[in-house]
Amino acid sequence: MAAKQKNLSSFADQSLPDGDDLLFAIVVSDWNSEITDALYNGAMETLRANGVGENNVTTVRVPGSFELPQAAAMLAETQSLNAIICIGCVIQGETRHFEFISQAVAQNCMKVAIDYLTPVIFGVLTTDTVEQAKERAGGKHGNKGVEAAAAALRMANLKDIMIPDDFDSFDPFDEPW
Ligand code: DLZ
Repeated sequence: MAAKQKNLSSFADQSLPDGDDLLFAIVVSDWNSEITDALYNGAMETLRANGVGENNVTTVRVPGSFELPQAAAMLAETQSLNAIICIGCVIQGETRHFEFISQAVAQNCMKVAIDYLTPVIFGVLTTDTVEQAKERAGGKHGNKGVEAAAAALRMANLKDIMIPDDFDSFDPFDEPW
């Protein structure tokens, strides 16, 4: 497999915007919590390392990944957040739960993002085995929580520029992306 030796989080090395004035929510699934806790810690460390204060991140726990977009929608409804990070881990089993849950979560995270014009980041591992998940939650393939936080910082900053409180002042040709 091509990705076997690749650290999938290595792109996070690129410079990220300062998160000083940005507000985030992290929604974490309790299912496969050994993995999701490691992803959450990676995300929090990355936000902190890029200037986001403890009080500027709210954390919500949900039973499983299926509930991630539901909580994201409730949070987005507040219109107070620059980005929402959804963290989960869906592992292939004997049943078709894997397909149902993975597709529902991916599609509805995007739906919430579009409906509420609030970035919703897909920090959800979808793997065949627990070992593959561990490799992507602080193992040899990096930590997808780091990757999710890096994406959240960039998208939160974009939202801050593109949808300012005073929308009349926004000029799409005037801003460095
Ligand atoms: C039911 C279920 C199964 C079989 N597998 C997972 C999984 O691998 N990862 C995960 O996050 N959640 C799983 N769940 C729980 C569902 O996401 C959901 O919480 C329940 O179906 C209740 O709606």
